[in-house]
Amino acid sequence: MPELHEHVERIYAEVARRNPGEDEFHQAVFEVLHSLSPVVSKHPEYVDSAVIRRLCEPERQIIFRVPWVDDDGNVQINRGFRVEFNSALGPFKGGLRFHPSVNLGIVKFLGFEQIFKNSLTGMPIGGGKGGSDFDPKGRSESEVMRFCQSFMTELYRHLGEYTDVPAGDIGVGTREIGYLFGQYKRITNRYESGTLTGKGLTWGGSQVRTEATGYGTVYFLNEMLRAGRQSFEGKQVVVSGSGNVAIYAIQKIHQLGGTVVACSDSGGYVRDQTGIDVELLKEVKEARRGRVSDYAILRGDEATFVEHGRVWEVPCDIAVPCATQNELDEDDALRLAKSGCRIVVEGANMPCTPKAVKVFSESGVLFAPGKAVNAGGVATSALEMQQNASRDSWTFQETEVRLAEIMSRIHERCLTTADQYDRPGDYVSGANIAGFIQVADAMLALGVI
Ligand code: NDP
Ligand code: 2IT
Repeated sequence: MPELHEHVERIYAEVARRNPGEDEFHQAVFEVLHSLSPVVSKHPEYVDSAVIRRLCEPERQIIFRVPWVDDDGNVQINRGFRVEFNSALGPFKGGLRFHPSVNLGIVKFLGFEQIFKNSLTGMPIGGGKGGSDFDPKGRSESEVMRFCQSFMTELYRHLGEYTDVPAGDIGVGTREIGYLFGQYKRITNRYESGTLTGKGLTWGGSQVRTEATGYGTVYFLNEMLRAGRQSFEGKQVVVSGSGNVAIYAIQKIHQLGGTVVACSDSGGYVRDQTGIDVELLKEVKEARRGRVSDYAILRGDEATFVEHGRVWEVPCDIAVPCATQNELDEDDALRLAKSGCRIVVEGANMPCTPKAVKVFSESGVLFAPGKAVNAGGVATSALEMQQNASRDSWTFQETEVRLAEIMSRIHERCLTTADQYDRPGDYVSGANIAGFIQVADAMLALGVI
């Protein structure tokens, strides 16, 4: 890796010092700052106006108590977060994550990434993220509802279609968005559709939002293959996770002619050499809220479940991590490269560790980062906001065409920008620099705020 420019090195040291213990946030900042070294050399105006330093400090951080009563009558206390990171391009926009691992550092890393991702979509949305350390696993329907209502009872005052617009992420899907929206509507006495995205189709949601992150990931991958004069035909793919992003990535890969031979959850992975049966996977994960081990049982002889196994053991041509941050480490990367994997794209946010990314670059594995690859989810959220604002709703086909166009534009922007900064084919630099410049120029125009 080339050296950090002196200015960004100082900023990184300041971020590390002022945000102690927030390892994932440091990791995300380091990666972006690293890409920005050549930009700073060319554009002193970003140094003079402290744009990068301001970008690293959230505009507002909200932490709140979420008390609720479980089915046994016990009072439970969780912690809620919303980090409103940057609103230079539009209202804060980004998902809510409900998972026991959620803490301020995780929410800040996700919010920071979201700034550049949202900028790359070319749509008028700023960056933010939120969530809670609430664990929905094993909770009843009414416990999830009571939790969501308590969470929104505090958060509602910070939201609004012109202010901050949450959506889903890990542990938050249409069901949770429904309870959150219901409570927002009740407290405010306003049917403000544009305040949350990922809504159901009968109450203000957009076609394709459910599929958007997975589909968009595969559209981006398809652009990478096309740029290398290849296609999905005959390609074996491993996808990690089996949640919203993974399921629709698998579905689109199959539609385009590839074969997904394995997927996973936190209990292990399932290998299915003839290709994951996505309808069965949807039934198990979406309808029954089950595990991939249940999928393996129902699928019969075709499938093998490897308890606590690492899915990256399965040889493949393409790997698509779609579960969580830092789920693919240096050893996994070495194993993938050795088994013949040629392309890795991040469906999840920051799933590959920095050492894994280094292995990819040294072994000629083409790599593309989450903030470009998985931007189709938030882009379709912006399309949902557009439909809400005009009280319109578009067909599935129309919406999917727009998503495909957006992904193709993001891909193009990454490559063009990488070329401009003498890093041809480097999707990480391309995404970070292109995302940064648009936000930075808006921040310059808006003055020191
Ligand atoms: P889901 O909750 O639908 O699914 C998450 C999947 O990842 C599950 O299979 C889950 O397994 C697995 N997983 C989650 N945390 C862990 C962990 N700590 N260790 C092992 N496995 C884990 O979430 P999504 O599919 O929505 O999100 C997946 C990733 O994609 C996240 O990084 C998210 O930030 C990112 N993303 C999501 C977008 C969206 O629109 N939903 C948009 C852009 C990015 P288990 O059930 O066993 O926990
Ligand atoms: O990480 C992400 O981009 C998301 N979880 C989706 C955010 C959104 O507002 O749709």
